[in-house]
Amino acid sequence: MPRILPGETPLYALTDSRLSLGRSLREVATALLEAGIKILQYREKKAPMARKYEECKLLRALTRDYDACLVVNDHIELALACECDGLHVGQDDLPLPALRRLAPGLMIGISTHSPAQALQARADGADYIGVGPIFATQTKEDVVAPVGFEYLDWVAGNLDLPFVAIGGIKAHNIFEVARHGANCCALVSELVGAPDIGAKVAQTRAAMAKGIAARNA
Ligand code: 3NM
Repeated sequence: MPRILPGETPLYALTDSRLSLGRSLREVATALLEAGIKILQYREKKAPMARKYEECKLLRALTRDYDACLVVNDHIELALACECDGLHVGQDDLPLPALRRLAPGLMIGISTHSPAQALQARADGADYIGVGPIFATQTKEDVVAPVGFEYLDWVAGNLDLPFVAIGGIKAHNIFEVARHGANCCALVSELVGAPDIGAKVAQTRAAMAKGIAARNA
C-alpha cells in the first residue's frame, strides 16, 4: 500500500458529506481519485461509527484501485479495522507516542497551529503536520483563529518535517500559499463542493504548480 507523504504530492483532499452537494461518497471520491488525488482523508465528524466503518471500507477499496493513500481522521480503530495507510489527529487526541504504540505501521499526522506545537509534533515522531488554518474557514468547528502566512513561513523555513497547509485554501489563493513555502495543500470545501470536481482539481493543481515555480524562480 502506498505511503504518500504531503510534499510528495501537491494536493491532499478531505471528504465532508455536508459539503458534497448531495452526491454520494463514492461519486465524490471517484471524481477526486480520477482527477489524480493521491492522498485522501476520510473526515466525517457527525456520522455514527457503523456508517463510518462502511464508508471507510468503500474508500479503502477505491483508493487501492487508484494507488492512492487513505488517511482517517481521529479514529485509530477505524484506521486499523479498514487497513488504512494513515491516521490524522488533533491536539486533543491521544498523544503521538501512545498512538504509535497502538499502531506502529500507520503514517500519523497531527494538526498544529503554532511553532511550539510543530516542535512537539516532531519530537513526538509525527510523520507529518497540518499547518493552519491559513485563512478563515467554516468547515471545521472549534477552529482556532487563522494563523495567516506567519506560521506557514516559520514552518517552511525552520522545520525539517513534511507538512500540509490547510484552512480556507481555494483555487484563487493557493498560489500564495505555495509561494509561502507549501509543497502540499489540503482542501475540503473547494474540492468536494465543486460542481465539476475534476476541473476544480486540475485548476487548483495548476495554480499550486505556478506558486511553487514562482517561489523557486
Ligand atoms: N483543519 P476548508 S482547518 C479540517 O487548521 C481542517 O487544522 C484545519 O476546510 C486546521 O478547506 C480545516 O473547507 C478545515 O477551509 C479546512
